[in-house]
Amino acid sequence: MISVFDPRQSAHRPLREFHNGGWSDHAEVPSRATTILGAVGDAVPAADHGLDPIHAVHDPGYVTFLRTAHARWAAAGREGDAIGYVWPVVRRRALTLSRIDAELGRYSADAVTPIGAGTWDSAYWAAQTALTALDPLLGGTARTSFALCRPPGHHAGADYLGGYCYLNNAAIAAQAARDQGAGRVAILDLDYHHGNGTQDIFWTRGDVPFVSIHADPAQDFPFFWGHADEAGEDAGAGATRNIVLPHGTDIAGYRPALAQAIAAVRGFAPDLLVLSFGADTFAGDPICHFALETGDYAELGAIVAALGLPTLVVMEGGYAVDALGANVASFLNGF
Ligand code: SP5
Ligand code: ZN
Repeated sequence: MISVFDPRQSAHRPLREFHNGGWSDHAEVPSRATTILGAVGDAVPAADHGLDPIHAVHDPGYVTFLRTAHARWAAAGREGDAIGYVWPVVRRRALTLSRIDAELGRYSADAVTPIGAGTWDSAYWAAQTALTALDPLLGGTARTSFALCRPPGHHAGADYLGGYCYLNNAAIAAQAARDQGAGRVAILDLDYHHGNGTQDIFWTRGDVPFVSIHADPAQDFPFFWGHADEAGEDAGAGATRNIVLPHGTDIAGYRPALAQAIAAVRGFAPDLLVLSFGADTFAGDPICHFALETGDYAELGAIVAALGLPTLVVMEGGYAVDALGANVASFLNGF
């Protein structure tokens, strides 16, 4: 399998996140990517596909904000990472904002996703990593490829960051595939958390169906999204499918959910599959509550591979750094 990794993704070094009423060390550390790289072996660097495929998914105002936010934060005399502290919640009118704190609120979904000096560079090259891994699938020279993206992407919406995500790598790749002629592109999201950004981006579209298995959002982040009755609207009615599982789910509980998800993907008859893969379903994950074991990932990989679709695997979460390489390698070897 072709793997793509770009070292510029390591520039993003979030210091800390606000959670349970206080600051804790940030879980989304640069060593996540390098340990996965060590386990998968060879990888090619990303080729620059420019801003156009990013703008095909994300609001240009948001992209400009991401690119400039940390410099503006520093210019305002602040130290460390830029992070919001006031949010417009809902139904406020669209205002022209000038103060960095206001823009941080406007474009953020939470306070666990800080912007540092290297964040834009890493997010940009994560998106380019996904686009580069897509190319051989579109060109017909590979059936499967792995985009070792960091920071992850599936919580980022068209105009907001959140859940450690800034640019939605999977959505950018799926849209690029559509723009280059793929008829229908399904996204299957197997991260522990609901991929709310991806769902939001394709909510009213039938050409990019979204199927996700995740921890019940009644119990876990992102809380406001990913409930079982969310199914899409307008042309996307029925093209979103959410399968929720309780804390403690192990392979015996995950297997039937995956069978349902696979049946849903097959029902959409896609030409290409984008797989948002998170290894935060692992039993030893420090911030999540499922119970998959390293060997189980090979079974998941084999089940997805049996769909027989050209498949782009995009890295999302997974925070048990010591086991992360083995878990990802197990999944990819299952293919
Ligand atoms: C891509 C992805 O897996 N994002 C996950 C975001 C979940 N954030 C939830 C929040 C908090 C828990 N943070 C605990 C930090 C301990 N150092
Ligand atoms: Zn996750």
